[in-house]
Amino acid sequence: MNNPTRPTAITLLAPHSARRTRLAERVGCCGGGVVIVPTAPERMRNRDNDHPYRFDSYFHYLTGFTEPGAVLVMLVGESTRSILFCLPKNLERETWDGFRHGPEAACTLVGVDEAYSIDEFDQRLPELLGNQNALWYALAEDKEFDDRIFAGLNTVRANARSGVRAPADIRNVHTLLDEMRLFKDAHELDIMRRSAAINTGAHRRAMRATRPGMFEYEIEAELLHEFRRHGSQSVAYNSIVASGPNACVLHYNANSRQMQEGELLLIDAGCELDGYASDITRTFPIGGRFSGGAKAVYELVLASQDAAIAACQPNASFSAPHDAAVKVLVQGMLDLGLLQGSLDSVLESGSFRRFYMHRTSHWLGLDVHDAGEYKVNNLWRPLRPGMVLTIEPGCYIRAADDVPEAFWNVGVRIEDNILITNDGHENLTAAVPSKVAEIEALMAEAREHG
Ligand SMILES: [Mn+2]
Repeated sequence: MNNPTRPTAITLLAPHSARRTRLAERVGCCGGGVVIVPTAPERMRNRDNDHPYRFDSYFHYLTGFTEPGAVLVMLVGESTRSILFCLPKNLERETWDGFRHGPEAACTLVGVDEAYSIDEFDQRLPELLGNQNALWYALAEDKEFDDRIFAGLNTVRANARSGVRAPADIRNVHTLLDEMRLFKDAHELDIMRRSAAINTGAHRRAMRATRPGMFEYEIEAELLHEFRRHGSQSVAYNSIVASGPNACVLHYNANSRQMQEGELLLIDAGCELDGYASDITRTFPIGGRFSGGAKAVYELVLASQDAAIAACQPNASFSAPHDAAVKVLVQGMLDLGLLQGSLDSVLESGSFRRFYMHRTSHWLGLDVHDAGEYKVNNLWRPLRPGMVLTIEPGCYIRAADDVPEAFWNVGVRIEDNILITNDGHENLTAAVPSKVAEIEALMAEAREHG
């Protein structure tokens, strides 16, 4: 019989199983032990009403399993045993909350060796912890789950006289997973390309839809419409739709202002597809044509982004794109009369931070600010093939007596998602125009054809 809410195909999640194997190798190299990775808890918004559920990124990376109430356990010794705990089948709860796989189907789906109801987790935990060299668990992420782990450890310690040993070490499994997540595999890159493609469509749609007199939230709605109709489950972060002076507020997301002719609109928005974020910023003229101080600042930020993207090369330092962007920005700020002094003196003093106060890049993946260390042994790490980072220089000029009036309230950021490849880089989000003539042509075309 067909259950209408049941997913149509049960597929073995092979890429996730390969990641568990690689994690087991790394844990094995560090002496083995028991790995415990819970998914995220559900969070209440008010009364019976939950926030939209989002699984834990580490758990999802290793399982592909999207239901709440699940825990992955891996026993890594001479061989590895993977165990999934998940919500049990419960037809009454499923009538209210939707389909659950239950342990039997989840075992096949995820490709683990065993699966049990989450209701058995606390009772089985002491046995899983017993006689393991180390517990690989991320402490202090979720206090309630920490308490369950501590209770399990205490039970094992209480049984010491029966010859059972508690783990001597508790080590952070996220440290190993962060390093793995930094290098995207083919399955991840496929999803990230699709996430980026949906997002480029949304930003193009926003450029086409914008007219003076509209409200910022109307453009936000265009973005959300485009995300959702292509299957994106959520935004990857709250959309920033910032017109005029709002563009100088870095995390503005009230999106409530009426947009005026002669102003710029800065949109920083990204969808999440099957867990993976995309993260694009574009800045364009609400009236359809760049002019005056806004055009000069836009051209400057675009030139700095070009320089930063060109610096995205395998073996280059993580800091190379930022350094390249800052150099171009500072020279431009001097040329425009925003700053006084020489390139070297401004770089030395950092006075440019008044107009460019954030860094140029962050890792991108399951999380919009993705996992992975930026420095190794206190040095910026080299870029390597398979890493994905954003390149997002900007310039934000508030109204002030010591700044030429032509630049007041001009805020510009341009952001793309860059994959480092064997011979350079690939811009995953190049399909949204960023050159002045291309943006103006797209907006003019949209106005002609309604
Ligand atoms: Mn970003």
